[in-house]
Amino acid sequence: MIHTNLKWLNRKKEITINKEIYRQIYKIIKNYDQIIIARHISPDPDAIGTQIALRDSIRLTFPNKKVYAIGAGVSKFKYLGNLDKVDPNSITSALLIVLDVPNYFRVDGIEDFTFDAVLKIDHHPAEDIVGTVDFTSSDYSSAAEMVADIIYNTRLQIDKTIAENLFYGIISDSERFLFKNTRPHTFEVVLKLIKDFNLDFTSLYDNLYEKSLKECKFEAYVINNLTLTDNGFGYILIDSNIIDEYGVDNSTASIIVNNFHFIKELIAWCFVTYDDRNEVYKANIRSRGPVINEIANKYNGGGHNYAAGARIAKKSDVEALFKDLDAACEKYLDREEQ
Ligand SMILES: [Mn+2]
Repeated sequence: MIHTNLKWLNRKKEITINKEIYRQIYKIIKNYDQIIIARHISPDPDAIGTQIALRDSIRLTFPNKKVYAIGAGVSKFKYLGNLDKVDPNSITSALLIVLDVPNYFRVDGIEDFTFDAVLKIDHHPAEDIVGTVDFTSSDYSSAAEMVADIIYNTRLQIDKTIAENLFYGIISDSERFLFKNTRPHTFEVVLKLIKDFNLDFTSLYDNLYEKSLKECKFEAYVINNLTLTDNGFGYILIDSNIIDEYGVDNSTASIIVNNFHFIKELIAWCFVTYDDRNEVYKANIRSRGPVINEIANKYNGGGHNYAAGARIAKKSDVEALFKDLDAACEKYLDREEQ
């Protein structure tokens, strides 16, 4: 039997933040002349949008500071702005701001740098990164919502482009307020951004949601070839040939995985692709039933309670991951039936 009883939609708690954190964040930013802002590998609009928004806000507030947003660029997110190429040898006594990522192994591009201090801003459950100043709260929909709060509660400046990038981050990580990480506060922040800068949000949606017919056909392939278990778990291991045949890339799987919410028969689903270049399987996992990030952690991954990913070396571990997720769905259904 499949459950569609999404009780969690009603469980919203308000965010309680000690305002002292904003003072500490502003102070540590003020104290450093060189600042590197980094985020996770395989970035999404929240990661890059927030990174660029915070960089631009610090530059606007402190024009003499050297502030860089680093990490590999992604062509489809060009509308968010440009990232910086930085020579690690030119950086001394710097502050690292690391956002939207809880673990060092998933931070993009900091290997060759040394830092004097770390400011962490993240909405994933805490892992090994601990900031000198640490703002970690999984109450937030997105890193963008956190940075909007920081800007609005300090003397950090904001302009229309910064507001748009924060808007992109919140909208994309909350999947346009569909996900349960959305709280009244999320709407308040978005309302303020839209009002303060008269954001033309319908045209911003074009950047976020425009997709190619190729991508839609690939999604149809996944729908037609998904294996569904009796426990409401859907999974597919997508062959590299299929990716080529449809003219998409591995990251397309991580985009379309979000489109499978609200399919009645699915309570959790996992799409896996093989990354030839890094010789690793990439798993994208979503759930509207059991918590899945703890399972992802077991397989060299992590993420949010209901949206996670993993990079897996062996095919046998991919199969083990599918089994674990199916078992989690079974357990979830058993519990719901009692
Ligand atoms: Mn995020």
